[in-house]
Amino acid sequence: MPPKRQRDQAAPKSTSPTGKAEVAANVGDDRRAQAGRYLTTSQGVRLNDTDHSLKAGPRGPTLLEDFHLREKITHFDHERIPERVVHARGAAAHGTFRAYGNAESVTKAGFLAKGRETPVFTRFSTVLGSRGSADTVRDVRGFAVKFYTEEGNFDLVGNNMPVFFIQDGIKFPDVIHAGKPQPDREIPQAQSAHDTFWDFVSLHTEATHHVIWAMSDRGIPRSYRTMEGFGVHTFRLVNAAGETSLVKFHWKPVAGVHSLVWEEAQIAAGADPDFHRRDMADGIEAGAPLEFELGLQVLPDSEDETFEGIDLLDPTKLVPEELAEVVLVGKLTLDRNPTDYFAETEQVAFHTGHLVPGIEITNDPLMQARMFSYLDTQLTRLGGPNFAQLPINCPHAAVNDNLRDGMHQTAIHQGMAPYKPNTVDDDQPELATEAEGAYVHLPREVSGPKVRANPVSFDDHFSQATLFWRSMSQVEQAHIVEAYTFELSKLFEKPIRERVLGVLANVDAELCARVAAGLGLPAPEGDPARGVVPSPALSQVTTEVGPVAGRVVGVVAGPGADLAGIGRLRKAVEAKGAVLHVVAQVGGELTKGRAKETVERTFLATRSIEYDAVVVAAGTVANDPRLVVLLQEVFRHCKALGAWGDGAAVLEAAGIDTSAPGVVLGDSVAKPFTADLLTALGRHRAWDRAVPAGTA
Ligand code: HDE
Repeated sequence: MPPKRQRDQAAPKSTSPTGKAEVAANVGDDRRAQAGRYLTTSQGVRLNDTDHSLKAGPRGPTLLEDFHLREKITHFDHERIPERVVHARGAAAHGTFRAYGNAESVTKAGFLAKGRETPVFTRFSTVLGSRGSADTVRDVRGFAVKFYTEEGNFDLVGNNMPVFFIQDGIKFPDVIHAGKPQPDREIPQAQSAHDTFWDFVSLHTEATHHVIWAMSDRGIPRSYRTMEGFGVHTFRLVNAAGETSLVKFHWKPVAGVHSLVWEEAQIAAGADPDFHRRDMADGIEAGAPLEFELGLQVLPDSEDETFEGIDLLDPTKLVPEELAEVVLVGKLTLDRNPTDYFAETEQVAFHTGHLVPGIEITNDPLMQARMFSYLDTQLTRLGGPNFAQLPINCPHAAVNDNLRDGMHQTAIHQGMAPYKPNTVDDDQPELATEAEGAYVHLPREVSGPKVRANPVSFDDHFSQATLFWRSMSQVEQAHIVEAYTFELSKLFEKPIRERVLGVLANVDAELCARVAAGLGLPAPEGDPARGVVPSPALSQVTTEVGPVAGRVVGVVAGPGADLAGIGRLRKAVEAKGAVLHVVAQVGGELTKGRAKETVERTFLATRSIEYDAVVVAAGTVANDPRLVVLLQEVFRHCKALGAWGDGAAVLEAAGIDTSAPGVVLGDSVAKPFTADLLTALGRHRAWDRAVPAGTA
């Protein structure tokens, strides 16, 4: 039987044999794919055979006149379009944004008005890898949201890190050339752990702050639902009275900010390269939508565009939340999976220039270059200038644009005069006034000499990297040291390694010394910024118990396992929006009395990365070495572990210290046991179990 989502899809409506109804279904607004019941050519001509080419006799040559064969092969030849030059690997979901209304004082953007609900499409991505690369590589994640607002589309094309590698867009081709696989052998795929990347970032030290984010846990998120998002640049918001403020956009995940550990990320890249996209799609299908709150840091629109000494036009700088509170202004809920990856996720086209009245950009030189790049790249990626007509890109607001013709024109326009003004079409369409919702750029003074230069304030490349390092918890610092050491140990060129250590010496002496020790190199002296005040908000380690919706619990069960207990645990877990999988030595069904459980994962086909917690059911006797590996990995990765009844013996046989933090034991599946397990799951990790870096 096909999976549920396929069964539920509407079958094409059947039509009368005369084909009349099919003609109607293909005209005007009702145009849709897969109309009608018969297989046809792209011209709508019905086919009686799609398996045999037209030949001069069964053994003869194929005839050029076989229009069906030629159309079928030609279309196939062009099924792949160029992948995105960056952010090629992505996954997306539909949803809704609901505004709380408290942003009305700073922006007139209609979608932020109280109670307004706006349909959205959000695409998450990695940056460096090709379209077929693994989800869990160490990289930045794209977080692009298209709001189909009543005033036209607004795209917030952000990342999961609040800063960027470079300060000026003119360097973007360079940093990407350096990060992409090396040109001679095209390796490594989707990795920054190679010479050219580290060569670039150690020569362009403005990258230092961004690189430490990428080397931190932020570079390997647990899932899309546990990532923060950032607009990165400073935007200028305009309210109804024409007053302006400078603003940083944030997305705060309701599920908390959580990451994988590096070993998990590496295992997942082999065992389940689709780890993040699967997690998102499965979670949505299981009824656990992804939820994020939109936050604004509202800063005064000052003459020098700085705040507390931080240059707001420098995209390598963040504004600590302790200095400017993030005010939550609405909620994004992603609750519907795309049904056609290509038509939706692949063809969606985001652009920083998709702005609505009330939101303007600033002179940040990185943002300025982006304003050119997106439309330009999409012209070739989507094959011409009409991609805004694709359903996924099409605004929900009325479009009347006087743009005509071009490749893939699907609109059938009316009228004679696609120009303004005109007398032939009665001067239609009309121009709107600001009061009627026109986007009117705020008049702003622009002056200065024509130069290729940066403001002097852009010269500070290290102080916020120091801020980030000093704001991390011990375990996060250990991960950062490991990440630098891992990446740098992959380099062939010792001088590059040494130059990176020189950079780290200007961030923090201890960080530099620990990485240098791992590489077996001397730690150089540097001049790190003094008096840096840490920002606790930058650390993602928390003692709070977060929501567990979308999390996965694996229950290890043998033939004699307590199936009634598994049933009770499933109920408790599902009540919180999480999922339970039964894991056993072989597939099939387990039965005990009247209780029955289907085995969803076998030791051969599962790895620890699939679970946020693993529990051993009472009555399970197992001494399979693959189970030992599974349990030890879960323990080593500091995830919740548990057992009830004599299941504890299986943990002990695997060498697990059952008195360690995050290990939950119980006599049976009753309230205290399930409550403790869900608490351990909500804590994400028992970091106290972490082995300090360098001693593993
Ligand atoms: Fe992009 N970026 N970018 N970028 N970017 C693209 O557009 C570019 C930058 C971001 O899911 C491309 O349609 C330049 C910052 C995301 O479809 C391209 C510069 C941030 C996505 C492009 C930047 C981003 C893109 C490739 C420096 C975070 C994926 C395909 C001036 C704030 C969107 C495409 C999706 C995609 C150019 C810098 C985020 C080539 C020139 C900073 C999330 O146009």
